[in-house]
Amino acid sequence: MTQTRNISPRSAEVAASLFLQRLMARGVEYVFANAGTDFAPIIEVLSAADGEQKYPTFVTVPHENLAMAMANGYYRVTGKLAAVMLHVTVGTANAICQIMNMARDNVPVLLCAGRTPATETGHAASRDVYIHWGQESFDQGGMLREYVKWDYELRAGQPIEALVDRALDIAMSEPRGPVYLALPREVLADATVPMRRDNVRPLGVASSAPPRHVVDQVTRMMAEAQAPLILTSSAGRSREGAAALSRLCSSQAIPVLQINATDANLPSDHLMNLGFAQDPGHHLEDADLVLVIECAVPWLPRLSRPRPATKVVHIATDPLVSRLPFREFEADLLVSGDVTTTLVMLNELAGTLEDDVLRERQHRVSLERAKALQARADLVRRSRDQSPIHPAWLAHCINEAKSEGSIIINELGTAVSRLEFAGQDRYIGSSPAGGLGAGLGTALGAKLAAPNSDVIAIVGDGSYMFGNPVPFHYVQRAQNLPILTIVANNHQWLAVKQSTLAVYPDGAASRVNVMPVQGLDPSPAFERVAECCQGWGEAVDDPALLPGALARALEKVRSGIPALLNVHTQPIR
Ligand SMILES: Cc1ncc(C[n+]2csc(CCOP(=O)(O)OP(=O)(O)O)c2C)c(N)n1
Ligand SMILES: [Mg+2]
Repeated sequence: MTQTRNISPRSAEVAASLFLQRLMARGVEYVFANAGTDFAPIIEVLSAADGEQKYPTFVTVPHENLAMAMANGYYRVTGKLAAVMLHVTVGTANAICQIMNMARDNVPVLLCAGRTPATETGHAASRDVYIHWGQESFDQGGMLREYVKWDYELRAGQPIEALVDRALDIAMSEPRGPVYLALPREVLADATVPMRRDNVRPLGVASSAPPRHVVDQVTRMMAEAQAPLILTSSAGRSREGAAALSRLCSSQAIPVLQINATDANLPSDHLMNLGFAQDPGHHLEDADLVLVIECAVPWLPRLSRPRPATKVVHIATDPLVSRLPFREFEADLLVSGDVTTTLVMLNELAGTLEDDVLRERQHRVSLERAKALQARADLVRRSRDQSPIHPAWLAHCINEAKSEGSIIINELGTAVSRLEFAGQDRYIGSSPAGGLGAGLGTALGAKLAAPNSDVIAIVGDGSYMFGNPVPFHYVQRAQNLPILTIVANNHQWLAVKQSTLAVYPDGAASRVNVMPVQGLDPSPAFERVAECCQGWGEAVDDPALLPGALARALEKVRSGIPALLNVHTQPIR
């Protein structure tokens, strides 16, 4: 007879319980979970809690990719980290694409996964099904180690609360990012040692400010420049950062171009806002000082470069973007420190511009802005009657329909340069890692974080299918998170076609009717996917009917019913 150790009946003392209590104590409110046999101790302690609010809320998410994306959206709206808990090796594997996205976008998450039981006998939690052999690996964290800031496996005899602290603090330290903790089933089920001191301190490490003399150097460069330019992807991620950026560019009359923006860094009507682009083009060539602020890829060197005499300053928590293996951008000065703090210091230390200089620069930017607005308005006018629907008309109708304070998630749904953002709006673009399938889950996490805001997910038809659509519609209903989903359905992976044409403009692929490996016809009736999950769906191919459909869909969402518009669009950007 095998001796089996009993699991303590006082579940409060087992590692699983202390683990969850510590998450709660450190401010982790949600665990997005996809369970398996490794969850037995977790499910046991959750059941024993009997409604007592000592653990975070568990949300059942029927695909790991979606669970991770929810943590992304939740963080992007609240600034608070969420935990994700998945099933051993296999669940972890399904989460890796989003781990890559979050790592490259500096989004923290605590990803936990069970570890298949290590023992064959001797413990109530020992192996009891055959997968427990097949699911063991030599190095479970190895599969994602390149993309996490820290990974570890709980050992017997360790204070799990101290491990939780370590994981959360590292994830929330700048630059923020994912961490991974593997939790073996036997150890989770056992009583554990408490941590030595259970004080609750703020998460992370107090972030650093750049040295004063370096900030002075930047202000001197600003004072000497005739044509300064700011390039940023995410300087305005926090409200404070956005406010400090707005103040700096206004007082110094420095135009801001948002390059590969993951955030809306300035309101659209801000007088210094030159809008969004993937490459700064002539703006870069016209500048004599470029402030690159939280922007890993400020220009595409094949397309444009600063002039040799132009000074380039990179300002970021990690201005070298040291996790990127190769990167060779011109730089005269690298300024490392918390970006909001740096912007606030620049505001305090920068001198005042002379009135005529200020007005001259403001005038120059206003001409650029007027040109861009005119071009956009012309395109909307030309495209308003086109069927299939022109992407510019779709963006225009979304701008008209959305209310102030909306949260817009965009995954190849529309060119962000055509969207309008008010000061209270939020924008969540795709990660620089470009792993598709984040949009739908990000919208769920955002809605959970801001239940009173309209959350609008605009996704390509490919991106919709990457995003675990049935689990997405299920979670909307199960958790009461109604979202307006707009599928910009061009019946293909247009990006794949465009990149083939960019490499082989006159090649064989340019002459075929339908390029291989990029078409998505016959296009599914996505509106019916929403319907089969008790949502409301409508297909739109008449441009004149689009405004009405958007208004109906928003009305549904505001009444609690998830809505999807399947908008048939032209295969152009
Ligand atoms: C996980 C993942 N797989 C594949 C790709 C390659 N990829 C980049 S864009 C794209 C097409 C996306 O299609 P859709 O969302 O319909 O946007 P469209 O290009 O049509 O505008 C693909 C397959 C990727 N970025 N991520
Ligand atoms: Mg498409």
